[in-house]
Amino acid sequence: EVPWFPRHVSDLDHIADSQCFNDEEYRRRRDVLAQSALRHRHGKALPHIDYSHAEVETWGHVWDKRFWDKAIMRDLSKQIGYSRGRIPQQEDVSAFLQDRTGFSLRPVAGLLSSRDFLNALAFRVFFCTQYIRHHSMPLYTPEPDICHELLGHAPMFADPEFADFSQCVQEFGLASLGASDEEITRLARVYWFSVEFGLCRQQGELKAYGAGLLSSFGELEPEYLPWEPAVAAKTEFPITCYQLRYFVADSLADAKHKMRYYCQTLAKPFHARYNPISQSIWVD
Ligand code: H2B
Ligand code: FE
Repeated sequence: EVPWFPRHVSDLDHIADSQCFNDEEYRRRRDVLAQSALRHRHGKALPHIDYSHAEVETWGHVWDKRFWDKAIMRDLSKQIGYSRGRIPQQEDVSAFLQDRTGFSLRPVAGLLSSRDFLNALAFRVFFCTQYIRHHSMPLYTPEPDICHELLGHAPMFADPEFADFSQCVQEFGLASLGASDEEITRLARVYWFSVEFGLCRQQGELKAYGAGLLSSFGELEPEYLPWEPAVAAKTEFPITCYQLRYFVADSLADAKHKMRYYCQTLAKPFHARYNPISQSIWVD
């Protein structure tokens, strides 16, 4: 069966009316959350959001697809009340992660530029959206949303097995400070093919560790390539549809080593380091 496509220029009206833009209530909700994220300042409490019944229902659909293994999810359930019937508060998740790997979350209204997003990672700060995807497509979103952040990314920053991995994520951030636009593009791709869509082998099986895989496992036959950050750095990727190729690391350790090595190969005239005590960058 051929999917619907526009046959007359006026058919584009149907595209413009796509559910999420046409849903006034949804748009108003997004505006409210965007405003509260915009008002947030470093050091202040993170906005507390009262999620509606319908929003929690959407969360539940994504919850059923979560792929993080039992141990981390059990910790998150026990300690901060992760469950199918409740969307956790960013504040609680942030405090929990801070204890575990020193990463903290901070609210953001929507997509940031790669440079801005990566720069924050240097401080172990992960920008997180608080709105939820539109309920009409619970299992697909081209944008990050609270499900992507809290079910895709947060468990990784909570898992002790991933503790060094979060170190690598910070190194992406440090490498991005003052990097040229070309370097940012390369780093963003390496980030995309690992933190967002990375796969690794574990006991002979393919295991997802990228957060994006939560919301976009496609039905197409993708191509699987060996994890090589320098190749990933030159590989373009689609944002609004399923991925055509994935990079597969031999193990999580292999994924980490190669990412770390890649960050060190960038030709920058200085070296940025983070001092966690003063929470500042120093350069040498
Ligand atoms: N912005 C936001 N708000 N969340 C992200 O996860 C994100 C982003 N990812 N900007 C970035 C881009 C990533 O895809 C790379 C670094 O470009
Ligand atoms: Fe993401």
